[in-house]
Amino acid sequence: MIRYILCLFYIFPLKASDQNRPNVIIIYTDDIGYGDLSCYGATNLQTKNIDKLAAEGLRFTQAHCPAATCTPSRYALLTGEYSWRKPGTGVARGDAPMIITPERYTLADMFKTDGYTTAVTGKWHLGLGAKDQQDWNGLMTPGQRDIGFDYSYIMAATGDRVPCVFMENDRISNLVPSDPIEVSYTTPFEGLPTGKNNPELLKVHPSHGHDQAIINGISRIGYMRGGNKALWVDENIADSITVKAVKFIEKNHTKPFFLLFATNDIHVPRAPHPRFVGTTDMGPRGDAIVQMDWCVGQILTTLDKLHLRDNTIIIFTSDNGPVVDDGYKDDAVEKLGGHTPSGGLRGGKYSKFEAGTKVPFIIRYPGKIKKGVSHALVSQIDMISSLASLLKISLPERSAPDSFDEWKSWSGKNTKGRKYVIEATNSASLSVRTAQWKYIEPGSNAYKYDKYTNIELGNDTIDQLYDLKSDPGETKNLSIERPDILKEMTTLLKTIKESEATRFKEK
Ligand code: NG6
Ligand code: CA
Repeated sequence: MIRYILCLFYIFPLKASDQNRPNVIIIYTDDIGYGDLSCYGATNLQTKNIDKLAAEGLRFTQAHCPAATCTPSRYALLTGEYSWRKPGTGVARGDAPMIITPERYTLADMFKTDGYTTAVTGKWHLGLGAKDQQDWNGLMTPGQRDIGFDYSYIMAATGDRVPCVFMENDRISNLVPSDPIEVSYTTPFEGLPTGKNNPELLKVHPSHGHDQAIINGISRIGYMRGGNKALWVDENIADSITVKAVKFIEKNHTKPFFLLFATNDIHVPRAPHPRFVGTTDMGPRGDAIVQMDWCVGQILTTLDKLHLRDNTIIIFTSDNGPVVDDGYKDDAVEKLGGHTPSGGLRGGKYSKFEAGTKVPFIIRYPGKIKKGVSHALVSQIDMISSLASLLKISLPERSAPDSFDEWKSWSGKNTKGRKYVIEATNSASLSVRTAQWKYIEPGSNAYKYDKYTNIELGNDTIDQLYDLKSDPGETKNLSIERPDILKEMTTLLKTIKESEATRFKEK
C-alpha cells in the first residue's frame, strides 16, 4: 500500500505550494485606448466591472503594449521577444500561417510545464497552420495546442477578416462536412456577392477597405465560401467566447489554470448584442465597450462563485491604442460626443505617438499586491519573466529574450518600473521612452497621417524628442534644444536594436 502511495507521488509529484499556486487570467482587449474606461477618466460611459477590478487592484498610468497594432503586440506578449526582431509579425491576414512556431517557448508553455491547465478564448490573429498546407476543413496544425495551450476556442484573425468562424482545438467549430469552407485573400468566389458590388446587401457599410466577402450583412477583408453552419453571428461573439472562458474556469477550478481571454471588442466591425445597443449615447463603439465590460463582469462573477477570487491574478489590458473609424460607417465619429479614446494623448492605433501603445493596465491579486494607482513604467513584454518570477519558475536558457522580471513593479513594491520601454509600429523606425523622455527615430515621412483612419502616425525624417513629464501630449520637439538627452536616447535605442536580446547576453 505504502509503495502504491509513494508510486503515485512519483507519477504526480505535488509541489509543496500546489494548493496555493494562483490561477492567472489575462484579459486582453482589442483597440481599447488609454481614455476609453471610466476608471481611466471616461465620463460618457461606465465600465463598472473594470472599475471594480481597478478599485480592488493596482491601476497603472504608464503602461505600454509592445506595438501599436494587434499581431506584433500579441507576438511579443506570448514570446517575450520584440516583434521588430522577427520579420513577418505585422498585421496578419486571416489565412496567414502560424507565426509562433512550436519550438518557440511561450507564455502558455511556461504555465503548462509548471503543471497549469491552459486555455485561450477569443481573438487570435497570430496565424494558423503551416505555410501552403492549411486545411480549413480538417485539423489545422500547428495551432494553439502546439504552443502550450491545452484548450482553445478562437477567431482565426479579426472580426473583419475571413474566415468568420470559431475554431475549437484547431478545428472549425460546427463545420458540416457536406458544406466545406474555402478561403481566399486574392480571388473572389464566382457568383458570390461582395461589399464592393452589392452594397444593397449590407447592414453596415465600409468607410474604407472591408468590401469583399459579405457575412451577416457585413463585408470583410478577404473572400470565403461555404461553412454556412459554422459562421459566427457577430452580435453573439462576445457571449460565445465568454461562455467558453467561463466553462473552462468551471471545469478546471480545482487545479491551477491559466486563461488568456482575448476579447473581440472593441475591434471593428462593432456589432454588440441587442441588449447592449443604446447602453451609451456613443453608438456601437461605446456599446461595445460596455459589452466588453460585461464580459469582464462574467469572469469576476465566476471567480466569486467558485471562491477563486483571492487565489486568482487578473491582468486586464489592451493590444494597442484606440481608433474611431477603422473601416466601417458605424457612427463612431459622429457620436463620440466629447469622449477622448486616447485620454488626451497624441496619435492612436498605428501611431508612434503615445496613444499608439500607452494602454490601460490593471492587476488584481487580492491581499497579495498593493491596491491603488502606480505610475511605474511597465510593458507587456515583461509578462513571461514577471509571472515566472512570482511563480518561481526558471525560464529555459535563451527564452523570452526581451522580457524582464518586473514583478516588483507589477505588484506595487517598486514605484519606478522599467528604465525604458520600446514602442513599435508597422514601420521600421522605433521609439523608446523612459519615465521622462520619449525619442522617435527618424524614418520615412511619406505618411504623416494614416491614409485610412487619418490618425497622426508620428513619422518624420528628423529626430523627435519629447519631455513627457512637462509635455505628455508630445507637442514640442526638443531634439535641437537637448542634444545631451538626444545622445542618451539614441545610444540606448541603438544598443537595444543591435543586440539579439535584452534579458540575457547573447553568445
Ligand atoms: C487594417 C484594417 C483595419 C484593422 C487593422 C488590424 C483596412 C483598411 N484596415 O489593415 O480595419 O483590421 O488592419 O487591426 O483594411 S488589429 O487591431 O487587428 O491590428
Ligand atoms: Ca487591436
